[in-house]
Amino acid sequence: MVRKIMILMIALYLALVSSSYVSATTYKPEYKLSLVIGPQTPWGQAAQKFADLVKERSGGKINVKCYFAGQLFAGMQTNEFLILRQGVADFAVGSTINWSPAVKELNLFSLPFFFPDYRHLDAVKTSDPGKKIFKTIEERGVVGLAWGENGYRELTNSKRSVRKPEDLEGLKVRVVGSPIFVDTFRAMGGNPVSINWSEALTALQQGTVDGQENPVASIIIPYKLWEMNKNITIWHYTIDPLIFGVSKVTWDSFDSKDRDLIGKAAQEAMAWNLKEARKGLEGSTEAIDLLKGKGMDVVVFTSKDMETFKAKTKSVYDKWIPEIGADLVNAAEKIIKGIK
Ligand code: X2X
Repeated sequence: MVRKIMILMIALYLALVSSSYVSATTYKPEYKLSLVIGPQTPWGQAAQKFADLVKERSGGKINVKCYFAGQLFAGMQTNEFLILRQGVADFAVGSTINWSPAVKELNLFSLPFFFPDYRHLDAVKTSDPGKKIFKTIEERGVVGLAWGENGYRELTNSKRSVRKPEDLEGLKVRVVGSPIFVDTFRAMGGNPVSINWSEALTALQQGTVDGQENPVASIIIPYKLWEMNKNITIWHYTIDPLIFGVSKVTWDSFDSKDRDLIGKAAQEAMAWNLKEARKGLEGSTEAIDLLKGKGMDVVVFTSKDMETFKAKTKSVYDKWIPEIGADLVNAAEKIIKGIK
């Protein structure tokens, strides 16, 4: 009798162990990855690379599908962080701008004329401020696996060359629906209009707006914006990193081997993305030459031009530093000042 009970208990134990083993390795038929933009961009291609790597390395068990052009949030790009934390999207390669209404700290990257050079951005991302930002998003339900890049945001428009703040007067510029951008353009003397990226191209084509601001290699070239806007100002006024994020709900469903596989694939894909986002721009004039070849009139700011514009944005700093967190801004500023 005792023996029988023992055998029964062992059988029960084995059943429990094997069932928890099964549930730990249960995969969804499809994991959804959210993107604001299309597959023709280095941003979109990097996400597809991630999906391909993960599928191959997991022997087809982890099947990630890229949902381009805001399909998972019906175009409302500032909702992307929310759908990710809820697990509506499992993964996202998201811009800090689009996530910033949900995570105020991310407005750090949108402070006007704050990051003079790529080296400054890289140093901030890889030291304490960058780590603190990943910790903050994790506390809100999204695990950050890697940094990528959209890039320095440059101004294009159909009306005139912009070199002085007066040139912005009356210029209707499409910006993302993140409030700091409206504040910044108003402070500089422009007329900002918040429009989702899904509708921005039509607005530019139909002339309901005169211009927009986006990075050269990641957006302006792949979307051929010279067809709508002949003028470009290379003013480096904000920089827009991407974050490869995974919903915590999804992350916790993977075992440690899969997490390792996913984390490595995300880092590889984002390293590729960052290289592409800077291609022809860092230590090269190739990308700008391409724009000139397409008939664009290119104004490249000197550091003095940047200072003139930055001086106009003091109200943006006064309002947004407390929102972002003075400690975070000061820590980033210290790193920037330490790099000459
Ligand atoms: O909407 C934009 O301008 C874009 C594509 O750059 C972002 O998603 C921030």
